[in-house]
Amino acid sequence: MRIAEARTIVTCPGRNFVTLKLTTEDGTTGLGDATLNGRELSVAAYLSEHVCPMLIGRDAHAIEDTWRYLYNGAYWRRGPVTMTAIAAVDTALWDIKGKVASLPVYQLLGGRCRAGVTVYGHAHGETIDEMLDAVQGYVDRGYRAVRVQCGIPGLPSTYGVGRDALFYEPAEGGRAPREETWSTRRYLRAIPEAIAAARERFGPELELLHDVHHRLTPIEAAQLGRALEPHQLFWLEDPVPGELQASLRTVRRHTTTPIAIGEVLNSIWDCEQLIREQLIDFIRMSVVHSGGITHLRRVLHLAELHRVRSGCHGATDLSPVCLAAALHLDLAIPNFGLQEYMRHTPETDAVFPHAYRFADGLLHPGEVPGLGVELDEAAAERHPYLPALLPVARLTDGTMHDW
Ligand code: CS2
Ligand code: MG
Repeated sequence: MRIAEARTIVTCPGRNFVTLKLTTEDGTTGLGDATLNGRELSVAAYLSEHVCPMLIGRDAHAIEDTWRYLYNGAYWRRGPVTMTAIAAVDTALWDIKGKVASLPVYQLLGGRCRAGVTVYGHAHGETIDEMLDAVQGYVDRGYRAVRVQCGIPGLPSTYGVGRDALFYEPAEGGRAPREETWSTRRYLRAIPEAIAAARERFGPELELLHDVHHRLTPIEAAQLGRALEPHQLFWLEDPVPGELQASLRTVRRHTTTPIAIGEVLNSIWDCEQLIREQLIDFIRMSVVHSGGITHLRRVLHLAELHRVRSGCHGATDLSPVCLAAALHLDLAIPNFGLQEYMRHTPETDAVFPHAYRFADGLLHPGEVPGLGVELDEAAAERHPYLPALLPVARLTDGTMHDW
C-alpha cells in the first residue's frame, strides 16, 4: 500500500499545533503530531521541505524501515526537530496500519496490560490556599494523582502557575520571549511548605507530584528531594537539566524521593545512562518528541529491564494526536507508571475530534481502528498560525538561567 500524499497542517486553536497527514493510494489517512512548542515552523519546514517528498511511493506498512530510512538517512541525527519530524511520520503510519487492520493501535502493540491509563492533572495557585483549592478541584473530578505547583513569595511569576484554573499555556506572542525572574533560594524555602500543606490536607492516598522544571544544581536537587521525603511524592520532575545524566548520581546518593526526567529528551541515547544506572524512576519522553511510537517503545523496553516506568509528557502543547498515541502505548506496555493529562481547550478538541475519554481518574483510548483521532481541516483553517515563544528565566542579578 503506497503513500500517495504527505502534508503538514499548521493550526492555532488557542495555541499552535503542527500535524502531518499521510494518505495512501486507497485513501486511508494517518495523522502524526509534529508540534514543538515555540519552534513549530522548524518542524513543519523539516517535514514539508525534506521529508514529505521522499515519502511518496513508499510502502505505508513498512514502519520500522521508514523509521530507519529517516533516522539513519538524516545523517544529522537526534535533537528535538529531527526526532519530532520522524515521530510524526511514525505515528501517522501506525494510525494507518490500525485502520487497515481494523484494530485500535494498542492491539497492534500487544493488547492491553491494564483496564485504563491513570492520569494526573496540573493544580496550581499563586498562594498555598489557591493551590489547595485547585487540588480539590481535581480530586472532585476523580483524579487519583495531581501535580502541585505554587507561586514563590517574592517572585512575580513562576513556572506552572497560570491565570486559568484548567488551562496553562506558557508560550506567548511577541518578537522576543517573556523574561521571568528566578530565585532558587526563595524556591527551596517555599516549596516544601506547599507540598506539606497538600499532603496534610489530602492525606496519604492522593498521589502528589511536583515539577522543578530543570532549575536546580544536583546538590540543590538533593536538598529538595530530602526535604520532601516525609511527604512521599509520586515523583519529583526534572530536578536538574537532563543533559548531564551522570549528575543524577549525586541526587540519588542523598534522597529516596522518586525522580522523573525525559520530556526534553529525544532518543534512547539521551536517556540510556539514566535508565541503565537507575538514576531515574520514571522516563518522561513523549511520542511526539522522541521519534514516535516505534522509538519510544524501544526506550520503554530498555526501561522495563531496569525497573524504570513510563511517565509520558502530556502538556497542552502536545496535540490530541500525540495524547492518543501515548494512551495506546500506555495501555500496552508492562511498565506503565503515570500519564500526564493537561486537558486541551474545547477549541482544540473541535479541531481534533477524538475517541479517548476520561472516567474515574483514567483515560481510555477507545476502540476505534487506528489512533482514534481525526483532524477537521475546515476547522483547522479557521485558526491561522500565530508566532509564540516560551519564556526565558533570569536570576535576580540578571544571569540567564533555565526556564
Ligand atoms: C511541563 C510542560 O507538563 C510539564 O511537565 O514541563 O508544560 C512544559 O513546560 C511545556 O511542555 C513546554 O512547552
Ligand atoms: Mg515537566
